[in-house]
Amino acid sequence: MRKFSDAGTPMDRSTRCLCCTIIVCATAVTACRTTTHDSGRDTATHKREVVITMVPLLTKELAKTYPFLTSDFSKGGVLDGKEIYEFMPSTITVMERDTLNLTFINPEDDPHSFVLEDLSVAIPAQAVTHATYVARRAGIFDFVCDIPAHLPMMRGQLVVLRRERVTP
Ligand SMILES: [Cu+2]
Repeated sequence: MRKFSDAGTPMDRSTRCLCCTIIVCATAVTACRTTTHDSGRDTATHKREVVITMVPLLTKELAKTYPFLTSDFSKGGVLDGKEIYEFMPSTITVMERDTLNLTFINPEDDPHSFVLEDLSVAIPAQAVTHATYVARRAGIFDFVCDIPAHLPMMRGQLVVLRRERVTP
């Protein structure tokens, strides 16, 4: 009759070692996947939907509501040859390498434009206009409507934040 010790046969010990090895490997693979996923998420680029509306603030049509505008818009007045509009929002904050899907909504009857240093979009009256822009480098970039009657008031800033490098 053969006796078995508590430690079992040599085959039992190797089977136990194999099981331990499999458990250790499985744990390591799970950890690697998590790390890879996390660093992928941190370094990924993003698409951002940005909607900008052209908003009239002090235009000639408003002289009926605000009588002081009649003298402001007259020859020699503080708004002679000008009208004041706003980009809403006028500050856009994104991350470096983001792709911006820009939608411009212009509900009123004057055309506008959206001009960055490397992008120029004509924005017709009473229309919705789309454009795409990649924020290639970090920094603060002015954008304007370059229609002379709307300068220098119709402007804003694109703030591009630096994306920190993730160490694996
Ligand atoms: Cu404009």
